[in-house]
Amino acid sequence: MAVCIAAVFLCMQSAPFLGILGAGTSGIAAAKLAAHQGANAVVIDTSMTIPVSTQEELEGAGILFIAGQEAERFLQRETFERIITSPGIAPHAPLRAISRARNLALCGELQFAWEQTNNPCIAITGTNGKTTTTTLIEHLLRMNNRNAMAVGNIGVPLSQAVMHADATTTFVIEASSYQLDTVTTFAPDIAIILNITPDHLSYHGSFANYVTSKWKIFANQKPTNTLILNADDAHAANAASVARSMVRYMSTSKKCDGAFVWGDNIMLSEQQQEEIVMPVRKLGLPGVHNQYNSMAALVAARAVEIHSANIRSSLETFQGVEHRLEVVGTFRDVQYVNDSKATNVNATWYALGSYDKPIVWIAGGRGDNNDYDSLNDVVERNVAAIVCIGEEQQSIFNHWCTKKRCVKADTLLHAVEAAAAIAQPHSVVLFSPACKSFDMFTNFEHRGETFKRLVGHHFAQ
Ligand code: UMA
Repeated sequence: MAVCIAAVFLCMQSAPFLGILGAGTSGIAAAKLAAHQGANAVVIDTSMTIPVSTQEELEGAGILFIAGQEAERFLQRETFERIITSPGIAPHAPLRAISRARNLALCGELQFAWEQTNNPCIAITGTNGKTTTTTLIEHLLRMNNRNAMAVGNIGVPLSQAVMHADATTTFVIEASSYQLDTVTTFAPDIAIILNITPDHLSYHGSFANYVTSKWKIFANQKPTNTLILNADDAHAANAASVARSMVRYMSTSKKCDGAFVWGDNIMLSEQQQEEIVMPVRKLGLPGVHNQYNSMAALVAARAVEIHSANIRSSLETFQGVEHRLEVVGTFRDVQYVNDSKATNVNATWYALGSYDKPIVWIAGGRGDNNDYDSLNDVVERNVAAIVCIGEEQQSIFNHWCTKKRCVKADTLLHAVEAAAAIAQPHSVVLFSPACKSFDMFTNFEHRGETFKRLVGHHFAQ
């Protein structure tokens, strides 16, 4: 069907194509933005199973759609003014390889969308904490009467936001390494690098390539722009040696130009002046990693001249992101926390270090070559008992059963019941799976919703 319509279109159109690779969220949004601006847009996708509704949506917007086996042939054959790629299409994927071999000008959806807007942009990257910090900055700006919209990897492509937002909106962009890999002139007013540890290596090919992609967040910034770096993370902090923008820092271990933890307080240092912003314990979010996220947001907010007294109340009231250390409730003096977004061991490492009370940890799901050794220390220190579920149930059980009380549960319902029976007053039941959700659930959101519902039912009885 797509191919027949393609033939009709091809007869009618002679301008070179603007080719968009990928018919997911970002490809569709980029194509609509391009078509809106009069480009001869075509979306190309190698999948054989794209829903009919996607095809209808694109064709309804006057956008040509080529899918399946014809995709590569089309890209090989036709004339393109430019190619815009979706972030999930890896550099070694056939569509990217053909574009390279044909020497076609290629950029990513983030770059394309950024070219179409003059709105202020704050971009956040890092291996962990991007979503929380993006949401926190959006919250902070809104609490202080600024229009702000969280976009990018968080789920709303910048292309979509550009089409609908007014000129006063600040785009707070969660920028993944995939998105940054394909920018060329992208230069946000404020860029933040929270931390860089190995991740997505099969996509980037090496850790060095991954770091290079992350550093593209500031590569085109001007001296009037701001770059905020984690002073305690060498791969982030080293960016200062090549940045042209104004560099500010956050640290939990030393004084720096920016925000830092000193004693019990979060401090701000600007133009040689230090001020106490707030006690660490008053932050709305728990854990050391959230001190970095909060301080990054603090420095960004100061860069857009929000008064620190107003920033303080925003940092106190922020309740976090759904499914990320989300407090479900406190029942019989036990706090229940949903951290279903922890789909890897690293995310769970942060979660297990976030509480100063004993944890009954519900863990498991589908593994991804999980290396549990990296959790040994934090489990030893903070975990009272482990409830093991999902495909990783036996592995987790075997890993800790000689050191900690471990029980197995066949369903999440049984896991909640077991955890509730084990947990002593003044403790936390933490659902932080360290695994993917696909063995038992549609996605991590479905898993988190289920956990919250089961906890609610258990205590309603
Ligand atoms: N496709 C091909 N050929 C290929 C590979 C893929 O045609 O070789 C097609 C697929 O058939 C599919 C489309 O490309 O139709 C998917 O494109 P995509 O993977 O870029 O997915 P989008 O729906 O556009 O979502 C992307 C981000 N996905 C990825 O980076 C994998 C979303 O981040 C993001 O929210 C969205 O754009 C809006 O900006 C998700 C993600 O997992 C949450 N990100 C990674 C992460 O957080 O770890 C980086």
